Amino acid sequence: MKKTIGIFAHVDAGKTTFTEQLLYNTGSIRNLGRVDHKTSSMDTNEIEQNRGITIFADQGIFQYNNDTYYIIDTPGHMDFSAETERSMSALDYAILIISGSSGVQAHTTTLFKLLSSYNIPVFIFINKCDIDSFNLQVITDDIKNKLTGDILYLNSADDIINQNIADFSADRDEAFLESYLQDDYSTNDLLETVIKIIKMRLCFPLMTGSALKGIGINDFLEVFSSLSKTEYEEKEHNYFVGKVYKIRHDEKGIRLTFIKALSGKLRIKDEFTFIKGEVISSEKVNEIRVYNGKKFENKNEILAGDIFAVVGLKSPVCGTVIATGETTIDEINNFHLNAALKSKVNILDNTDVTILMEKLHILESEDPMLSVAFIKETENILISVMGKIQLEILEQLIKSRFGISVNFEKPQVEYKETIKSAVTGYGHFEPLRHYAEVKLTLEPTSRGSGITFESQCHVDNLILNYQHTIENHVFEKVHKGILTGSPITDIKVILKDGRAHIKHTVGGDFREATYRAIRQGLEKAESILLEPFYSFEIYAEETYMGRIMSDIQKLRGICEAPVLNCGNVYIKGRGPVESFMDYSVELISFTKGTGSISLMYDGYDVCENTNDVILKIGYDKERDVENTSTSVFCAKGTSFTVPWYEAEKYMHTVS
Ligand SMILES: Nc1nc2c(ncn2[C@@H]2O[C@H](COP(=O)(O)OP(=O)(O)OP(=O)(O)O)[C@@H](O)[C@H]2O)c(=O)[nH]1
Ligand SMILES: [Mg+2]
Repeated sequence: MKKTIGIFAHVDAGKTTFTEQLLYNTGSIRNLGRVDHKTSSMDTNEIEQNRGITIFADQGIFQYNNDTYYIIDTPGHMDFSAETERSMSALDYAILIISGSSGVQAHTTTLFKLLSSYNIPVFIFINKCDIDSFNLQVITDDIKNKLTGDILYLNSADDIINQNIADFSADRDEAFLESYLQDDYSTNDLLETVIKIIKMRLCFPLMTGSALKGIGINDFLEVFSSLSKTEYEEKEHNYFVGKVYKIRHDEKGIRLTFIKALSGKLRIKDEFTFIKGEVISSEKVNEIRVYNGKKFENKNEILAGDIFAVVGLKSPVCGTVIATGETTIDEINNFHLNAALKSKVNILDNTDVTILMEKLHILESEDPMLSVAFIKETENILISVMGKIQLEILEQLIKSRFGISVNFEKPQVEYKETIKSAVTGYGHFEPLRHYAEVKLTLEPTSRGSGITFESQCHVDNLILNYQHTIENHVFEKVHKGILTGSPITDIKVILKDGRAHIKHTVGGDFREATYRAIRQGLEKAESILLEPFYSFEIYAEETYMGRIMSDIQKLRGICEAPVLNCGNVYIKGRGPVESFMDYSVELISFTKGTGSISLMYDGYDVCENTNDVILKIGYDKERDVENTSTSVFCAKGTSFTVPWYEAEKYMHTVS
């Protein structure tokens, strides 16, 4: 059997140490390395070793009870959580580590929610049980309150089959309940039921130990081995389907495409297809590598359930589904986590901008969240990031990988815009021998839903082909709002009507008409400025409570009633990224290192400082000629422009 497992936790809970133990105990590595000695087999990058944190999701491989395990050690720091999320699409199971010293933190909750959205079954390991203050009851209560009540505590590997577990399973599986009530089930029935309810995420096995001291690791492994199951063997004879979950470049700059094989077999020289944009592309496999830490082994073929890298592919990106069969599925992931900050890149040596852009695009292929952009008007290079630590790491990475010195300006939050209520927008584009008209409705949708599209246009008015063209134009670029020129979001674009001309409509006319229709709609709408928010959890000594509460108010945050416990205070709340991004430094400083805050990106919401931000950004919609709301008409062989507020009088689709 082949099983891919990912290790997740908030920063410093012991993921890399735990992974090292699994690799060592199963004989995959000969020496037990340590994060603190820079010798662990997962944190192999120099920057990771110097900082003592994991930045890249690396993978290892080990054998246990005749099964092959692929293990992915992920970063726990919030700034690198996009990397953590990307690895989730390769997984069969997750192991969530909870530190016995700090319990369930805000980031642990986020990870647990993310795992649930990917429908990944989870085993929980409470680590650092060797510390004096460890209290199992406190930590399990914390898990029950913040993550799930469905935990199944297992003391050791001998503890898998007992009365409690039968009770627990009967509560969650109807078929088993019947045989349980009649006391007519075998040990195997119970085992299969537990495996099933774990897979269905109705049961979360929980064990304890210490990764550093090697306590509880073997028991955990034995339990995990008995209670997890995959069915890849049955799928080996189907055609090959795989999913790209990671892109890297080796020391020579050659692109490595990491793929999880979901079914079938892939051999060297095989050709596979995938959907890119609207076309089906194909590429050929020239070299296959199976990685274990930094080392790799070349393979001639791989089977369902394997995770591997193909060397030198050009196009597939994270989320692409590739297949050797006839049908391919277009499954570019919409990742849940988002970068809330943007920063300007300054070149400190004499590197040419185009060279730097080329290198930044390499980093962007590995981390699409960076969204590297060159702004023509200001000649600025902007990148999106999740936090300041990520910027520090990027600076070092750009130096060590490409030899280019850069620094980053203080990150700014990325604002967005939406509308208050539905409006209809019209766009007409008819210079001489051109023709296109678009009528659409813009409807506000729930926060975080982004831009969506629907056509309600009758095919008698506009053929389907043109309707698809309009849909593509809606999604092909980021449309700017009119308050600050920030991207618009949470809007459903409904195509209501459109007109083409049998002779004069040429490629690009519907692009112009669509852009102008969106913009005309925005002019008519009441726009709302949105800003990104963090949810936060603060832990500090009780004496600092007053100061912290007043800070939260000053920073435009809100919070629940503080919880006091043994001289400490715990405060949970939410506030704008803009004002909270520097607060951790301040908190650590005035609490003399005893206080801590964990911040988690928590979506966009209405910006209370709208007027200040509009003034600060100073966007002039009239001068933004590339995003105009004006329509172009033609009369008696001459074309003329009509401003948005008069356009409807001229439109052909106005009923
Ligand atoms: N006392 C104790 N310390 C531990 C244990 N496991 C790990 N540590 C220590 O905790 C620190 C963090 O360990 P890592 O394994 O790097 O933690 P991580 O979760 O991989 O951290 P990131 O990858 O940066 O999120 C190191 O100093 C470890 O030596 C444990 O069981 N007990
Ligand atoms: Mg680590």
